[in-house]
Amino acid sequence: MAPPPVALITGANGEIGRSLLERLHADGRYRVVTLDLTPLPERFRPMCHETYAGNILDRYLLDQLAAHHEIEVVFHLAALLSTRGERDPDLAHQINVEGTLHLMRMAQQQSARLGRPVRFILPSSIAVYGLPSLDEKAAHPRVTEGQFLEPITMYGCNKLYCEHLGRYFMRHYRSVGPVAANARLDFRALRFPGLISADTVPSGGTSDYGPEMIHHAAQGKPYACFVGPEARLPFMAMPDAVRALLQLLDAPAEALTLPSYNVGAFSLSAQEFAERVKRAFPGADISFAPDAGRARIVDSWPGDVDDARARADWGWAPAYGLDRAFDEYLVPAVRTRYQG
Ligand code: AKB
Repeated sequence: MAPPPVALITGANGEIGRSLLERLHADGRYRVVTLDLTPLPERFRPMCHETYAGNILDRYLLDQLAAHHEIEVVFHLAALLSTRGERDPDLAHQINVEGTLHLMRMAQQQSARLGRPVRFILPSSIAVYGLPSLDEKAAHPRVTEGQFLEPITMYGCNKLYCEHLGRYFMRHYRSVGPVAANARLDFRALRFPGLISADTVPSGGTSDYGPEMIHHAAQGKPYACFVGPEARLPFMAMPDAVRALLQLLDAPAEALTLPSYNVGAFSLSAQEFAERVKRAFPGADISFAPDAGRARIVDSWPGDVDDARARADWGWAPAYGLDRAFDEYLVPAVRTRYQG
């Protein structure tokens, strides 16, 4: 029997990466090769066919990876998130855009070599949107994929451009001559809301106040939220995020009508988030100390997304709505994590 195909995960050591790795390992459908700047912790290594510690900007390393493995699927998760990106926009551009370009080129060459399209999955973000004012945000509670594409962060600009880059490689890339359809990248992206994992605390993002609030409360630590109580964002529980990635991966190409899809789950204000957390952890000490820069970014992102296209084209539906996300996933899992 032929061994399972190879899937490459970049940024495997991050929040989404670790959850995706566990799920792919449980499914056994792929031999997983990982790439991350930092070595994967010991407990994740047996889940991998091979692990590489290195920089996405290292073209020699990417060539080596392609030479050693017949990669059929790429989950490109490596990125510098929005808050971190504003602190070092040049670095964000290098990692988020140049790194993605290198990887797309590698995957494109791999498609040509294998004679079948490599599926390239990019998690994009609500950061691609830039609502000009809170009035507009209130007037457009659920944005569609084509609205307000004027991001105010380097990370948002990078993600939006990389969506275009993927579309370019999939539909228009010519190299030195025509490229056969079976030798093109099969690019697919989804725009994630703020993600919340019970296992990890994110770093460098601007939606991080949600997960930070619940992880602090579970540890009995006070938390000063860096946006005001009225700030509203869409969020999603990590198991749904992983399911969305795999569902999009498996969708038949003919069913897809967009290169990049909104996926939603639930929306709530920072105040509502705090109330949910306090309901589970009554002693939680949560205050609000807005940071003007980060609050402005959150204000520019939509309060929720319209994900009708993902629902119609590839059957997206979140398994974790607001109640289930907190009551059946986040609260029990976070409690177990910190309280043993
Ligand atoms: C961030 O806050 O930068 C990310 C995102 C919404 O893409 N979590």
